[in-house]
Amino acid sequence: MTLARTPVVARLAELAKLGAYEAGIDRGLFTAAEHEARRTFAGWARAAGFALSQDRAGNLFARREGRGDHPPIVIGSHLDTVRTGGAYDGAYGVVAALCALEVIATAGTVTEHPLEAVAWAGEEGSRFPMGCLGSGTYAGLNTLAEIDALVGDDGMGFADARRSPSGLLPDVPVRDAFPRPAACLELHIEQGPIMERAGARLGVVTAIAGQGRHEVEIVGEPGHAGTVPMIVRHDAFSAVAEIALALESRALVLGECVVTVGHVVVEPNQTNIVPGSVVFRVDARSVDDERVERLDAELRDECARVQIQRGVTATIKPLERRRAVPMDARLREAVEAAIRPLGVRTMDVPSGAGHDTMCVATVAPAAMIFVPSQGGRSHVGEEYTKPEDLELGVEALMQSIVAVDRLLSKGS
Ligand code: HGY
Ligand code: MN
Ligand code: MN
Repeated sequence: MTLARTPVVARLAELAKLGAYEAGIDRGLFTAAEHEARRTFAGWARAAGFALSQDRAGNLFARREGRGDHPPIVIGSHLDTVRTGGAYDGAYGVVAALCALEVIATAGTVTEHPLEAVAWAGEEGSRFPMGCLGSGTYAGLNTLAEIDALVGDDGMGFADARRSPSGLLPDVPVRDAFPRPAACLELHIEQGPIMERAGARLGVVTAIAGQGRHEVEIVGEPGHAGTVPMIVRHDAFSAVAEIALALESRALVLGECVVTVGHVVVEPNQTNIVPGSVVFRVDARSVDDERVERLDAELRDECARVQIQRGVTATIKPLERRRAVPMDARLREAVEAAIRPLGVRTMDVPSGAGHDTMCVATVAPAAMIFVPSQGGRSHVGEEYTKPEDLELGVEALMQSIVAVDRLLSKGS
């Protein structure tokens, strides 16, 4: 089957310049770089003749009308990145959605359902302390008032950020009400090693892992690094180290789960001062929610233990809890049938990474498609997926959109 030629690779290269620096790409929600990325997407969508709109959370929609009066099939991902992001995590799914709609339009195919290519806002939570901020608001999992109350790591509130010059796009109509979508599709890089090891070029996602995220403050006693005897210390960082290692051992014993302490702020953070306090964040995940609960319980137990044994105080603040989300069985079947004629090795694959689809799936049937990540690496500047895999993914997405539209039209 010859793949439709699309500008997916060139467009990703263009977006990759926005927020680029020596460690990768840093494109937090409502920063100048991320604003420019949404503006660029809007320019491509306008040139393709799609109708643009946005909501107050920053989600951006490029719509192509369908034949019937139905809710849309939404197809998208995110343009924001982690602080050391790569060129493909999120951006690929946004650009591919637009390219897929352009291929469908160029072929003169009129789907029954309207199609909306979407840039979901703030999926990474790298500026504001909430992941899937835009898709979660769209799905009604959090309110605009709740996200407006968020304060970014740079001290600016979300409400101010979205009204700032790098906030919402000034020339795109704002929509406040949305019908529940008919279905949700997302194309994404795998961000792990499974597909590459199996030699698979396309992955049909089975489920998206659940996540439990907490912020913990440990308060001990600062002191002179040279004079305070070890046995009388209340070293806040040593307490954190014990907790982190206990969580790691627990995850290894439990299996089929992961836990990460990736954010640690030590105070006063000076070589010759015993750490007085530490704020750290825990990210626990599994496709089995029971395992996430077990890791959350381990965190609570370890905090209780260090309080007694180390004479520190531990305060745990839940940040977010997203339950594991199985993909819709009928949509998965439609996607599998749609990509089979492409004649490449495909496989079922779980997603350890979180995605906007885990939120939108709470209001519509959802499916995800993966393409391989070289070396399984992501959330690093070296993130890479081969151009031929990027192009194959767009074809798979386009075929899946048409197949899902046909499936859902049978029911209407
Ligand atoms: O953390 C995640 O899994 C996603 O990249 N936000
Ligand atoms: Mn990511
Ligand atoms: Mn992502």
